[in-house]
Amino acid sequence: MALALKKVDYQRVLIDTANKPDWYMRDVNPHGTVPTLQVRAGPGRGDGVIITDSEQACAFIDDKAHSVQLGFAEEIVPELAPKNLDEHQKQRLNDVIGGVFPAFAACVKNTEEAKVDELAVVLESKLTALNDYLVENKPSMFLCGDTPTTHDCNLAPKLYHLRVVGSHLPAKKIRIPEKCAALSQYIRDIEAHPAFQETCYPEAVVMAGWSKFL
Ligand SMILES: N[C@@H](CCC(=O)N[C@@H](CS)C(=O)NCC(=O)O)C(=O)O
Repeated sequence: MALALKKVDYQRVLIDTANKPDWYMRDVNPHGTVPTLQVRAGPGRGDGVIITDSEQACAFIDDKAHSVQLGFAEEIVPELAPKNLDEHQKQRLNDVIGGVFPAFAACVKNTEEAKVDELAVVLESKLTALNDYLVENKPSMFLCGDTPTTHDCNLAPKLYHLRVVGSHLPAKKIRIPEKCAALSQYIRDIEAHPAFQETCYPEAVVMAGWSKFL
């Protein structure tokens, strides 16, 4: 999504995480995690760059977007780092975003019927915290204003996974609570954004990625 927002020319390669290709493990990311940003070596690019953390990759893309040598667009592109956030706001934002994915993943990976409700309650509390943040932030459409920032690039794919897995596996009780209207609206808005639409992968890919835990 950050690449699309910055109008970078990129090639997307989907990795089957249930059956990771040898070339990916050997030459790209020995940890085997996704996503990985790879800037290939070439004239003006030195030895190239590999970044295996999505937040660091977003920051790199934002930072380097004016570097034509790296293959980035020459035209004016938006700044993705949020402006005017003080340390307290940054911490709060990181906390509310950071809470969602581990709680969601715990629900998906859980195989004990007896724990479903307990884990669903934890997830609900994280989603409610995110919803409260969005309510306080109104009338901003996105997390830090009316244009997406690196924080939205970080959060949007996670909420997409949550929405898709929740709709395919109702028994896991993964859902956006009805009372979280601001969060539901946020998901609609971010998923409708052209940069999300351009870089979003199909629901079947999301489900295939989680299949080994099911
Ligand atoms: N901090 C990393 C975490 C990446 C990560 O844990 N990715 C998961 C998928 S969401 C993964 O690749 N897990 C290993 C696997 O599925 O085999 C990031 O945000 O990029």
